[in-house]
Amino acid sequence: MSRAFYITTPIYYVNDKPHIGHAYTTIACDVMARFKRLDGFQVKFLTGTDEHGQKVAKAAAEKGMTPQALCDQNSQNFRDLTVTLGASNDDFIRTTEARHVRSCQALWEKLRAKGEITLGKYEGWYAVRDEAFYDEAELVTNAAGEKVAPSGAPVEWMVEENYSFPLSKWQDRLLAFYDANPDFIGPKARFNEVYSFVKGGLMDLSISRTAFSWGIPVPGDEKHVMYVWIDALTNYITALGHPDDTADFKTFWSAPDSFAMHMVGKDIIRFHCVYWPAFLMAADLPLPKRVFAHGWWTVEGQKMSKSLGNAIDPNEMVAKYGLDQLRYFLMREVPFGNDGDFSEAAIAGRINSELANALGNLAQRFLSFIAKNLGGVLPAPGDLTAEDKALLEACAGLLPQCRKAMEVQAFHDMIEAIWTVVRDANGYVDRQAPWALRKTDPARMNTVLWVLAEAVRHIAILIQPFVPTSAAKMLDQLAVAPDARTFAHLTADHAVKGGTTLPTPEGVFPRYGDPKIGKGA
Ligand code: ME8
Repeated sequence: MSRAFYITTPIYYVNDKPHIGHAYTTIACDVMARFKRLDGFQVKFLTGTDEHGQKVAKAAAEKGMTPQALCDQNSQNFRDLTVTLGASNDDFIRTTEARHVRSCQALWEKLRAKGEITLGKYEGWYAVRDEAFYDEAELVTNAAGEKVAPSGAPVEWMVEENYSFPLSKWQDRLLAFYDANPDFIGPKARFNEVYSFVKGGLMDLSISRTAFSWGIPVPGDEKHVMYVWIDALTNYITALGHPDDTADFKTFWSAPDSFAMHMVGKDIIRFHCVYWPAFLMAADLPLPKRVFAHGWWTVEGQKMSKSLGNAIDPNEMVAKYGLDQLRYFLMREVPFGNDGDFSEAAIAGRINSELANALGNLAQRFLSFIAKNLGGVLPAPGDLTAEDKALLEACAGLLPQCRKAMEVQAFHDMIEAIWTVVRDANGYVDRQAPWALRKTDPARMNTVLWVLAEAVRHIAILIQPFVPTSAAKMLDQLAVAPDARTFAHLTADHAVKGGTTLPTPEGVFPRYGDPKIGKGA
């Protein structure tokens, strides 16, 4: 198996500022990227902003700004958010960059040369908010009795001369591709949804617009700009160097055993699982290996929207609860793929019960005991009992379980597997009561403390993708060298060593309500 892994977020529209939904996808991709790096893969993680199209042009006009000025301002907000979220992205792409214009125009030329683009007249329903065309049969009637898109977005009847892509022609090849690649779309329910949509028949797709000019000019016919989705989807290969056959393009996209995956919200699955593979097939380019569509966050039961004014600002959540705490909550609260409801009471609950009480205390209890009673020196173990071995075996069994979970983006399963061992370890401390052994059986006490340190070393290495800063502090406290923190170090020959002097312990996961929280905790 190749050790190259490419992961992308959707590129976010710059018509508005980022909210918790955007932060969610970026954090999920960051967790995936960190996991794969720790597991020895060569990783490229891409995010960025989607800056063209009618929606952005309209938002700029409403604000009395030029589209470029709005893009510059809001793209920066998304870029700043990657830093606030601790995202380890290797690149940040903007669709207004020259490299991207060149890449889109090259793809266009290629499709045209292959006879995949024709000029015609389009008539149909269009929703600017979704930047999507809809078939009459897909429209629904809203509470006010108006015909709207399935997403609730207003639609308008559009009549325009434009270029078209023969999507209907690709129906059978798409179905054959899904049949041959059942893991192309996750979770399974989304796979089925896409499959039946394609099976139901596809309409040809309009891929240029003439009613406005904020877009990438169609080469050779500059009164047209490209449909924003053909422009947007192409970002994934632009960032690898397309149209040049660069080393990155080969490693992360065209090598048969490379693994490229797109993480998206369930709202944009049709673009990623139908249009994008069809464009790539038509251009004779390789396809990504997987698209995972996660669920949708509501806020206290309501859809997040500008008009309701209830969008959650991720910057505020990080300032209030702490970065790792927010990352943990988002990955833990709902099974990845399902919808979730964002509630601040739930964040505080998880911080206190799972981070502070369960994991924080586990580490804090034995580390402060060692500091107070053993001069901060980790003792060496004697013979291991069945209980010691059981805990260490549970730790050793974690990596295969985590890999299995992450193969299908089941972040919640990985967290649950780790916290099962955290609970086991807490039970072990209670039963072994090392503080009582200090007087009665110091040799046994030494073994128990060493087993605990080794268990916490495993746990801290594995939680790095979710809570990188806190995990690093925990590993610092165990005096684990920075270059000894990968998954390859989760073996007995890298175990903590008796005789090591440990730094003065400090609580890593404060309880919510503790004055320390929110100050970079
Ligand atoms: O669709 N819950 O950009 P966008 C969960 N530019 N995730 C959410 C969310 C919510 N309530 N709201 C947004 C676009 N998201 C296009 C993408 S890609 C080639 C072009 C996340 O700014 C989720 O990942 O509308 C969703 O797919 C994405 O933001 C949509 O961002």
